[in-house]
Amino acid sequence: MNKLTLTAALLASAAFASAAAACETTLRSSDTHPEGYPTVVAVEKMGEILKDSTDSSLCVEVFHSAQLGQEKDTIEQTQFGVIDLNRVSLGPFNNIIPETQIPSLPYIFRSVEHMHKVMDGPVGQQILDAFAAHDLIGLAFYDGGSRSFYNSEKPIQSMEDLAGMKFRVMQSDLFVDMVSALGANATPMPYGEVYSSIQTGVIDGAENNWPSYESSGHFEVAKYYTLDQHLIVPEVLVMSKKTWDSLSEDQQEAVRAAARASVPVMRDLWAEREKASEAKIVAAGVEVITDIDKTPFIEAMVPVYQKYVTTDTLKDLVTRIQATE
Ligand code: GTR
Repeated sequence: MNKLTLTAALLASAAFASAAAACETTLRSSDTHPEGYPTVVAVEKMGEILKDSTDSSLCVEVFHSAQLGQEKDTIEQTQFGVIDLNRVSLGPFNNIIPETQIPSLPYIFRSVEHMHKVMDGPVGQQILDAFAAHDLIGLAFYDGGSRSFYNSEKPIQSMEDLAGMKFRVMQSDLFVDMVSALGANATPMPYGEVYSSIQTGVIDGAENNWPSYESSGHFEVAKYYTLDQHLIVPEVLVMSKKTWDSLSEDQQEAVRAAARASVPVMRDLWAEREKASEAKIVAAGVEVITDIDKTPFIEAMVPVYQKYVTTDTLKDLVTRIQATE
């Protein structure tokens, strides 16, 4: 082989290699969290699995750190097909998809293990299926730990301490009523506005899990964290129905399988990150209040359940969750 044909052969094989690596279709995925956060890494992993299983016909690019917008807006864009995939908490779906309110009810799950058991089973499937009527395809549930209140003012130990304080909640009427039932005031606002709102005193605090409290930096401005664990809200990965309908059946099955395969990856990452975030927050001098009687908090939720668990479908979901061992 002379030098010229050798170069041509090398060029051809390089072109072949890059053609094999290139993707026919790259799906745009949104996440409010920063690079390296468990949900972001899990969707990246899902993309790798999908690329392999579809011979590079489908890939995923994750736009982290709310590059595509705050959650409520990105949900609308996903319904319109502007965004293909979206990893969001169930909270911002509450006002549009009634079934998502059920795993978002305060104290509905006894533990994270209970939540896994329920969401991995037929109740979880029924909730994923409910997305289809809203131009979305529910693919998989991820973990969001348990959420507790943090604030900039004082250590909170009881409902009496919460009285009259102002907390940010996700944009969900259910969470507004949850906070009111505890005797405090709720301000629904996008996640990205919480830090400055605490800093400027527009709100006294917010509520979230260890990793979000840490990665958002909220612990720097709200130094009291009360582990009342009022919510164990799962997170969800959804696809735009428009995008879904543009895929072949094989591709759709590959998307479902890749999403399912990313769940155990996510759970491992989550468990690690929870510990790391807790350690960082404690080291920063945050006062963590663990000595609280949750009973009055749980009892205060009775009217919230009465207001939101209204139809037979929703009542049946609650009964099945409560009956899950
Ligand atoms: C986080 C969750 C986000 C977002 C955020 C919030 O725990 O992972 O999807 O919902 O809470 O409070 O807005």
